Parts: sequence; structure tokens; C-alpha cells
Amino acid sequence: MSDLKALSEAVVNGDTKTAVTETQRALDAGGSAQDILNEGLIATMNEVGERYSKGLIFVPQMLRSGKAMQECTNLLKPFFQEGEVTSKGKVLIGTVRGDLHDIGKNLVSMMLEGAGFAITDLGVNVSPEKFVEKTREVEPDIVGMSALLSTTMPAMPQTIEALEKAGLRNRVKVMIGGAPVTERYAQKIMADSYASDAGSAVSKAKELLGIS
Ligand code: B12
Repeated sequence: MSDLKALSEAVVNGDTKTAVTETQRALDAGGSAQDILNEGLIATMNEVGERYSKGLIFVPQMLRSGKAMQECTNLLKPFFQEGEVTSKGKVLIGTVRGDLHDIGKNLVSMMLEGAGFAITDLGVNVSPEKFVEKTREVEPDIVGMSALLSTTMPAMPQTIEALEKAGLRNRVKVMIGGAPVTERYAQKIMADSYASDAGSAVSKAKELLGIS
């Protein structure tokens, strides 16, 4: 899709205005929101990450690309809203302590909400104590944790331990994700589920709660 090339370029350049215009143009041309998200936005963020790794861009550029992506995602949100909220179950979600990445976590929230889950989003840099406090308050069916840095992944088992200590672990299912997280890691830290992307997060969440 040549339209998505222009979108991708705008996201790489952190040009929010053009990125939003291109997203709208792709939608108007009959493009599917799912394709725009996967091919135009998520794939582009991977490219942005590679450029950062190679030292071709730096944190400010990465941040601008992130902002452009978020704005475009907002435009796509209505296309993923199909289910009736609260009918499927409650999900408490956040990015773990020390980690400020929220694009993936926001996408997961958006997809889960669209599929009918009620979401409480705790934002970024969420401490184990905060997860515990909010789990008590919200009584979610699922606690979702996101980590994008290998250095913040240990906050996941720390949060699980904190839930255990608070006597809450057996009342919730724990689902984890984020680029460096793997199925194997999920098993190692005794999380109940792992999903590699927002789409499979929905099916895994339903699986966890035994709903179709
Ligand atoms: C954008 C970005 C930033 C932005 C974040 C903006 C924002 N609001 O999120 C900013 C500029 C703030 C940033 C900062 C930093 N970043 Co950064 N960042 C990225 C980048 C380019 C894209 C991440 C992203 O949004 N991807 C797109 C989304 C859609 O994908 P995703 O997050 O993986 O989410 C999907 C799945 O993982 C899954 N998922 C995610 N969460 C969850 C949760 C659950 C419950 C489930 C089930 C599934 C799930 O579903 C999502 C949707 O499909 C990545 C590169 C990359 N390839 O990941 C680097 C990257 C993650 N950053 C990196 C680094 C090093 C940093 C900094 C340390 C840089 C610095 N020196 O300051 C800081 C750390 C700040 C901090 N304390 O958190 C490294 C991490 C290396 C590592 N392995 O630890 C990466 C990999 C870049 C690189 N190649 O080196 N970053």
C-alpha cells in the first residue's frame, strides 16, 4: 500500500500532522484499521527502534515518533470498539516500575476495551505497591503488566510477589507482555499468560476467563 509508505515516513520523521493526515487518508481510501495499525504504525516503530540501536536517531526523535503514533492510534480507536464494555471482565493494566513506554500497553488496553473488557489503566512507572493497592480497590479479573526494557522486566516478578504477600495473587490472573518479554519468561515468573501483541492479548484474556 503506497499510502502507508507516506504514513510510515511521517511517523519515522515524528511529523504528527502529516501522520494523522495520512492515517485519515488511508481510512478514507478504504484501508482496514487493522492493516494501518500493523503495517503503517507498529512496523514503523520497529524501524524507529532499529534506527535508534544503530545510533542514527536519539531519544528526542524516538519520542516524537511515539507521539505521532499515539495520535494516529487515537484516530483508529473507534474501529476497534465493538463489544459492550464491562460484559467480559475487568482488567487492571500498567507499565511496570521504572518503565515509561506506554504505546504497546495503550494498544492492548484499546483492543481489550474494544472486545468488551472494562479497563483500569494505571499508566506508566507503576510500582508493585500501586498494583497491589489498585487490585484491592478495583478487584480486577486480570492484572496486565507491560515492560519494554530488559532492566525493568524484574519488576514483573516483584509485582507478582507483592500480590502474593498481600493475599491477592489467587484472586487474579496475571498477564504480561512487551517487546523483551517471552512466553518462557512468563512461565519462569509464574505469570498466568503472555501475549506477543494486542490482538492475541484479547484471545489470551478470554482464554484466561474461560469465555469465547
Ligand atoms: C517509542 C520508544 C521510546 C519512547 C516511548 C514513548 C512512549 N510513550 O511509549 C521514549 C523516547 C520515551 C523511549 C525512552 C527510552 N527507551 Co525506548 N523505545 C521506543 C521504541 C522505538 C518503540 C516502542 C513501541 O512503542 N513499540 C510499538 C508498540 C506497539 O510495541 P510494543 O510496545 O512491543 O507493544 C506490543 C507488544 O509488546 C504487546 N504488549 C506490550 N505491552 C503489553 C502488555 C500486556 C499485558 C500484553 C499482554 C501485551 C503487551 O502488545 C503490544 C501491541 O501489539 C522501542 C523500539 C522497539 N522496537 O520496541 C525503543 C526501546 C524499547 N527503547 C529502548 C531504550 C534503551 C530506551 C531508553 C533507555 C533510552 C534512553 N537512553 O533514555 C529510554 C527509557 C525510558 C524509560 N525509563 O522507560 C530500547 C530498549 C532496549 C532493552 N532491551 O532494554 C528499545 C528496544 C530501542 C532499542 N532498539 O535499543 N523509548
